[in-house]
Amino acid sequence: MKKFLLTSAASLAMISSAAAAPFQWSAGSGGNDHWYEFVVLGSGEPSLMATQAEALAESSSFMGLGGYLATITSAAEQTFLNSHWPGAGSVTGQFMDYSFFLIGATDRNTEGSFEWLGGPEGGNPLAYTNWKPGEPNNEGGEDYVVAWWEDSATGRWNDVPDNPGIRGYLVEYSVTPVPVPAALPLLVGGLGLLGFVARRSRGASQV
Ligand SMILES: [Ca+2]
Ligand SMILES: [Ca+2]
Repeated sequence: MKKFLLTSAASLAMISSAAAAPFQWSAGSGGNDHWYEFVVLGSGEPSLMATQAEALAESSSFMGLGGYLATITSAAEQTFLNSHWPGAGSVTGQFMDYSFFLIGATDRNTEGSFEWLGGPEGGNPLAYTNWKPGEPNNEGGEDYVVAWWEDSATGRWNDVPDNPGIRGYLVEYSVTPVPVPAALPLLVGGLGLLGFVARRSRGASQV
């Protein structure tokens, strides 16, 4: 019990900061070895639009792995994430609070036809879904998706609009290379090649 309380206190401390610590779904426990992060905004931070959270997730990285809004592609992955939901936050009176975390599904390309936004599954239609009953309802034009832990621990999904109101988003990090570091070897390789060509040229001119 004491350990549980300590863990809860640690979780609360993390919630008050910008992000909870990433955690891994290890292959040893039947997972995919990907890392996940429940990113939660501080109470003083303005809410995000879905597309803003998408951009932040896409520009994030962890341990050299590129981030993207989580793609929940199986019941096992959903169950794993449910067990790591950091808990409801203290921000109230918002359109959304820490019960809602934006994930990486959208139907912005074709209304009613949801696909994954990014990561290895980017552009793929959803094979697994966890919709809350009555969702998706596209009420007023809703093309983004949150996993919703408010009413249960099942993280059921709801489509939401691209309006300010996102206070948390779920990032997944996997083998997708981080864009900038991934480009670096190419750049270095290119410079090396140029140097090689230059040396060859100098060598040729000296011959
Ligand atoms: Ca929609
Ligand atoms: Ca909805």
